[in-house]
Amino acid sequence: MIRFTLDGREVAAAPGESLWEVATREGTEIPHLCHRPRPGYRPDGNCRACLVEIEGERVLAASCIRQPREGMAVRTATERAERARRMVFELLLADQPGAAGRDASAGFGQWTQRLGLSGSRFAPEPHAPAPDMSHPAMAVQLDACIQCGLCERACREVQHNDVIGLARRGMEVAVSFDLLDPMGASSCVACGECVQACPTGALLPKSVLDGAGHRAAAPATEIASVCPYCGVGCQVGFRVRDGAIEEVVGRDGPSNQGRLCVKGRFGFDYLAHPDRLTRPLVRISPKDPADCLDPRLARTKFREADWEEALALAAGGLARIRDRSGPNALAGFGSAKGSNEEAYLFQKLVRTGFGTNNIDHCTRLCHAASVAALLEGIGSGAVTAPFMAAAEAEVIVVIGARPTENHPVAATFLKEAAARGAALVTLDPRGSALDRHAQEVVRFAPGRDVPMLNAMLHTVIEEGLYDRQYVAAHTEDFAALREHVAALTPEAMAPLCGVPAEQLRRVARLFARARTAMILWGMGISQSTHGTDNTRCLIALALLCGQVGRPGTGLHPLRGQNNVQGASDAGLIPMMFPDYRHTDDDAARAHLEDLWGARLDPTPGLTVVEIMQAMERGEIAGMYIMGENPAMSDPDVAHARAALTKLEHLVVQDLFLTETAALADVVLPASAWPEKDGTVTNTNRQVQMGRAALPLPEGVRQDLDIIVEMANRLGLPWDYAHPREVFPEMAAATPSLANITWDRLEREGSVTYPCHSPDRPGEAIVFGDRFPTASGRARFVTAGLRDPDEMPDERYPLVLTTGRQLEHWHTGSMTRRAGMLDALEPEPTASLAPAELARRGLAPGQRLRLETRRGAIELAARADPALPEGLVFVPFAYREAAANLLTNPQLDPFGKIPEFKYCAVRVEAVPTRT
Ligand SMILES: Nc1nc2c(c(=O)[nH]1)N[C@H]1C(S)=C(S)[C@@H](COP(=O)(O)OP(=O)(O)OC[C@H]3O[C@@H](n4cnc5c(=O)[nH]c(N)nc54)[C@H](O)[C@@H]3O)O[C@H]1N2
Ligand SMILES: Nc1nc2c(c(=O)[nH]1)N[C@H]1C(S)=C(S)[C@@H](COP(=O)(O)OP(=O)(O)OC[C@H]3O[C@@H](n4cnc5c(=O)[nH]c(N)nc54)[C@H](O)[C@@H]3O)O[C@H]1N2
Ligand SMILES: [Mo]
Repeated sequence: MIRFTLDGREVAAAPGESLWEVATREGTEIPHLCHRPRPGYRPDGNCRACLVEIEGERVLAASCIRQPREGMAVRTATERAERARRMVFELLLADQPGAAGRDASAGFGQWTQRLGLSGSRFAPEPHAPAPDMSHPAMAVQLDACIQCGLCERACREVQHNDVIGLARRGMEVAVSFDLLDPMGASSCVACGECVQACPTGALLPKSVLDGAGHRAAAPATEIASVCPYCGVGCQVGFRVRDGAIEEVVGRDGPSNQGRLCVKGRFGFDYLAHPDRLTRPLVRISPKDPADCLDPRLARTKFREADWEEALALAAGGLARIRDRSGPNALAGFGSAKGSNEEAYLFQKLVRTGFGTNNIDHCTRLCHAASVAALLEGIGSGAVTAPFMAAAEAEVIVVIGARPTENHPVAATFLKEAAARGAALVTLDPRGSALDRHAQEVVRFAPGRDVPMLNAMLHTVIEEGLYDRQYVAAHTEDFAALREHVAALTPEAMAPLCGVPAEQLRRVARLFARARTAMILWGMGISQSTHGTDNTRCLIALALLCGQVGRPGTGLHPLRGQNNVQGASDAGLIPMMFPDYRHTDDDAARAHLEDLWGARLDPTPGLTVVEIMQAMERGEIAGMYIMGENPAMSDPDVAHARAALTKLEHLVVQDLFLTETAALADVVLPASAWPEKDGTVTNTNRQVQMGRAALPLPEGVRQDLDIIVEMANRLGLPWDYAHPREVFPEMAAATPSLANITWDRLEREGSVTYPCHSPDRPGEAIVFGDRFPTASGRARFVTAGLRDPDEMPDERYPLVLTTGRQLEHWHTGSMTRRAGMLDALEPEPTASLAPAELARRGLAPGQRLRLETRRGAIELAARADPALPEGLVFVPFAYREAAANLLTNPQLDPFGKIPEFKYCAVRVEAVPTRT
């Protein structure tokens, strides 16, 4: 502690604390402009708005960058300091478009008001820069810019995007995007961090502007909730005016610290899109898979119904099938886009109302293989550490994931760690924006993780780099692993995986020698017929090197949907009840039978793709689908659509008439996330509180109410009126939620599970002493070499891989109805390496036909230098060129996940019509 006096009072500062921070903590306000006291923002001391006087010093000091010394005497309110600070504001005000900049609610406007400044004695700068309105979501009006550099720090040092810089020299210095591009033409990824940081309104979201380009009104009431897109679980503030979201800001949540990405900031107008369903629909004409291609046509096959009739038909159809053909003729898909409470009630409805365990959700298409391997290896399917642990890691491995696009806010923390000096290693067949921050970039052949990772395991063992103590104390089956990889040398594996033996050794050594290292992975690992094997190798690598259970270490499968962790925990899984207790675990079943007052079936149910297959065979005749779109997201979707069409009775509960809803018998219009209360659990195991910010559109009902109404009509006497009434029961069924209550979440916003006491934060990092397996030890499981299921051949000579884009969400149901996002990525594209295009005589923009053994689509060619030759990438968000018409439904034998990342494909130019 450093002791000094502040305005005559004795105060103490912690090491590293600035004068401004101490003063603020002590309740003494000092103006500030270029200083943003938020995590990630370095004080810069350039604007001089925070000057204070230090005894014995001639020059006033910028308090935001000045640290106290023992015995120093600091005065914040001397006439000289006050005059100097006032002068700073007055000089800046001279050039402002208005007495408060362009945003009276931002820092500059607030301080000029507090200082009582309404005008300036100085002459304005004669040449005000022209506004730049080129970006669809953000306005750049540099007449209000005070060159505080906050936007540059926001872009470079907080989000690590390196788009904004200060260009030109001297008096001409100006904020610029890339090389003096208009913002809309720059490489900006529209995270909006700069807008959130700007203290004058020089950067503003277009949604808040008045005709003159000022913020039209004071910011609207802000409702604290969580972002409904990805599993990062950013805390957001929805600012709502006149029943609509006007603006979204990042709140200081544990997984985002105020940061957001383009979808979380600008992707919400889908809520009020004209396609939004507001009346229940009942089928009047026969089903036709072709309706999936055209929602307008699909709409003509339905009539509107009132809720009473629609619910009676919806539940009646399911009850009829249950009573006629037995419970296993029914199935349900719950949603990872809703709340924990909804997921919990949905699976309870299927298990006790339908009477079957045929309940699953999109996790089966997602981290199913990761979870299978994690449960088998370490006894738990969730992450062992939050991605924030990267801050303390020496080595960070990212494999088969593109967080800059799919978990953009998590990516900022990985980039931050790399900037701090951590060695980032990216392993992927395709390059990504993260590579620029990496020490090692490993590009390998798609589908060849197992040989690549086995070669690394070999190196670690053969070179004696593994952690003998850790292996002896915490693992079993090491001998089998050692024997298995003995012959799998880097030299032998290099030709298979396409990585030079030397690089394989180098990366293995880097990882093994690190004091702390973590592994993050995604769909490139999981969505494969050897996804479980891929994950087994990653687990083995971490265990061998003792990289689990300490700060800066861990296994982190980056979870995808906003609530896929919670939905899985809550039991939307066919072989497991809530909290991953097997359906054939007698004790678990007895506990739940008691809690639910119902008999439960011990036989595991069918998984997503198995349910589709059972529908095709006519064994499943009725389904209830909430918040999933399998007619777009399943592999080999022509088959999936045919199977859905065969159903005798399909109930779909969604926001839109999706491709799946187009095949329903009854469609129930449901609440969207910003319209509801409920908890969600993110990739870091943080359970967070979401709050309704908007009223329900007229005619729409809460998902939770719809589930309860369906349950009532299937014979269950439920009367839950609010998620708060569901939470305690869910917690009773889910021991992992111990010490987490609705009230606590209301108060604290976020609590990590497991949590050992009601007044302690949860355990961010787990399994330091023992694993939750029977023996308390983790297990090595070996992975044999196998080819991908379908190899390229003469007829289909290239490899097709599918995935995502930053701006779009999965099947596009939400983001293709979000104006800003769709404006940024408006049409389907197939990306190929420029050399691959050239070799085939194809040009970017040209129309291509992609054909696989299952189907064909047409879309525009895009050149992507990050792709290796021989690989074609297609995102699966576009109905008009649905990638899943092409994909291979072959399943991983353990995780039952399909081969979304690899199949053989032919690419040709579409002949231009003459
Ligand atoms: N913008 C956006 N963000 C999203 C989503 C979205 O739809 N849009 N969806 C969310 C969901 S549910 C999920 S699951 C996550 C998914 O997030 P990610 O896991 O990042 O998903 P993908 O982009 O599908 O694939 C990841 C990477 O796998 C690589 N890959 C392909 N084949 C192989 C291989 O054989 N081996 C390895 N190791 N890698 C390979 C691809 O090149 C790609 O870089 O994103 C979440 N976030
Ligand atoms: N080719 C290919 N296919 C893939 C993948 C891939 O990489 N490649 N990835 C797979 C993965 S990882 C995943 S997770 C799946 C995702 O597959 P899905 O979960 O089927 O995809 P989404 O588009 O997210 O579907 C969510 C649906 O919920 C609706 N919805 C949103 N919010 C709410 C709500 O609050 N209530 C209700 N009732 N409905 C709501 C949306 O309108 C949308 O129709 O796709 C899988 N499919
Ligand atoms: Mo996913």
